[in-house]
Amino acid sequence: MSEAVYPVPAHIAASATITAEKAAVMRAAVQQDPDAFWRQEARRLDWITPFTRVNDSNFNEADFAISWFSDGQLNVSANCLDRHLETRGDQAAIIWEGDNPAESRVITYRQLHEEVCRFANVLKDQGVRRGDRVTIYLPMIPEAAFAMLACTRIGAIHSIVFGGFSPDSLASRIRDCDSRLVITADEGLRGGKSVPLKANVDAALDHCASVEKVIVVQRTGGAVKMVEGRDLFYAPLRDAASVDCPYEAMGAEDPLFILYTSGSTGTPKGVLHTTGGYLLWASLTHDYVFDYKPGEVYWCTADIGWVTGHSYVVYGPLANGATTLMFEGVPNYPDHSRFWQVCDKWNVAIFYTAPTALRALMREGDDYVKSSSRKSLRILGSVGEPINPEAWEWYHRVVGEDRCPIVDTWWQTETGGILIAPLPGATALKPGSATQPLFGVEPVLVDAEGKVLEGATDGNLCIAQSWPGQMRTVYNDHDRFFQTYFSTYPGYYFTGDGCRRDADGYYWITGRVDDVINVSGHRMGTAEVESALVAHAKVAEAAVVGMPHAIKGQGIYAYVTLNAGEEGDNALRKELVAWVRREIGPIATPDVIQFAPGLPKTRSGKIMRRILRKIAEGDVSSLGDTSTLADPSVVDHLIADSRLVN
Ligand code: 6R9
Repeated sequence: MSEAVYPVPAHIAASATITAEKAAVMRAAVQQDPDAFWRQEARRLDWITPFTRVNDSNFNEADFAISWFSDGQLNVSANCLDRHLETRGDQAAIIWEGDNPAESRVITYRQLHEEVCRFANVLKDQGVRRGDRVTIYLPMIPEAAFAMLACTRIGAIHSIVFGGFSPDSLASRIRDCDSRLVITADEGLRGGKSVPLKANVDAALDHCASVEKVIVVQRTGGAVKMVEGRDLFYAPLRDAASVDCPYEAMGAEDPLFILYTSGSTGTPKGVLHTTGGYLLWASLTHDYVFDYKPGEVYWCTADIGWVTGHSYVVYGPLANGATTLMFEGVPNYPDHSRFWQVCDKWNVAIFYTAPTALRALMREGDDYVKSSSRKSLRILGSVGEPINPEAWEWYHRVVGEDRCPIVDTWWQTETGGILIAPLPGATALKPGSATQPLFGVEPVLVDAEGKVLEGATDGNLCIAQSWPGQMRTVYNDHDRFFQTYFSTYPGYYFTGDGCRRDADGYYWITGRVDDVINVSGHRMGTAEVESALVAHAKVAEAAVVGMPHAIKGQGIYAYVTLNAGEEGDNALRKELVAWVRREIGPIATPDVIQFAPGLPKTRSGKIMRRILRKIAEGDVSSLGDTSTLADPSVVDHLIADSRLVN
């Protein structure tokens, strides 16, 4: 690990919202009287009915509860739109940059308000009511933000499914939350290639009885099949809809959205966030961590299909009256300078992306960066996976020309927003460290037995107290929520991440300690890939582990046992890769498939993944104790064969 320390640059400290002094005062305040602190911070939102209760959360099983501001009422779209109209109605709310560099749109707060009201009226006309679930399967087009905010305006719960997921993955997410309506587009457009979104919806709906209507936004104008009585094009509905739509008064603890994410076991979980605490957290963290200044153009490159797109493309920035840039394309189209071209084109001040993109661009050489000016850049951000110090240094030196602090933000779908990150005007940086917890966040490191570890140490990362942006439940499965996050280390929220704390109290996330792999910053459960593989007629058994990957951070390594009589050859490898892509989506593409006549199992039949991980890493010198295996010779076979596939 790099030991370099980067102090706060004077020019950043001079104008920062949170200076070192202010941060110290705020830390003391939240420690001394947390409820008073949060009561004050919650004033950044407009409340329809002020709350009197603040934090009613408890992580212990006997009186388990997570609840914030529960008797208050507010509306998310009113906070993101209506309240800005007077002061910044004509300011850009969304700058949309198309996949094709010649295409863009600028949408002011007034226009956004109008579009959201129209979309909300369209949803109401189609029978969507408060509390109904709406699945959004859209590309990165402004209508995606319109649709999200329209749901919040009328109290419907959105569930966004990333456009890269397959029809099967989409179908299971629609079924799990019983959506009545799906919003999609004819096709998406990424890197000049089209993505058949509507056709995927058609295939998914063969297996979903709950869906009554499908609204289709025409992005490319490509030909699509429209089912009579079910499918409707958006444009004529929008044109006919009124621009007036009063917002619903929602309880702070009313559901806002569901977002499915992979865990270590079973099918993806419907992470549920509620209205008040989530919006406060998204807004506050966007303001403090990015030190957002009115008028600045802020760009988070995440897709709205992921939590980062929810909190830091849409809700955080819009709640703060910011100008948020929404990018349809990819970093390498038309060429590897696209990110920096876009920064220059729109004078981007704050740029937030993932390490995997940085590593891919770094590999292409500095000229693609240096061909742009980037003089508008002030703050850089990183999210999704640990950033290796080499990529960090490159980001800092080449992209930011040593003048822009990098905020390495650690958080999860479950946390709603950033929990551990530097404050650019207050925190000295260490490359590769997410640095320190935000106000009110109490990280705790525990050993495997749950013993709390003090000082400089390695451990499993838990959080000791609730924070407003915390998820409230797994949709329809509150027991699974408790079991997954609160039963491993009683009294604590367990993140699933390993972490080191250094002598300065800085946190260094070391990666997942469970069976979740992080591929290009996207979470994938090994169990999901395994069940896709065993669904193939020729596969008897599969075990999937993460492996180091230079660009993606982690790749997917699959050990596959075939049914008797089947031949494991390259043709079958290709077939299985295509199969998994079709079952789950391209993000689940296995990087290595190793045919394994046997898997290392204990006598009780448990697969020893520790051994499989080591073999996938190519680190076979330290396999540890293999004596408990039912058949230790399996390991030698696996090692010998791994040399053939790698
Ligand atoms: C926001 C998001 C969460 C998992 C998390 C951790 C990893 C995210 C990180 C990071 C190191 C960072 N992760 N940010 N690891 N440094 N700055 O990515 O949510 O998709 O739910 O993934 O991603 O392992 O547990 P999500």
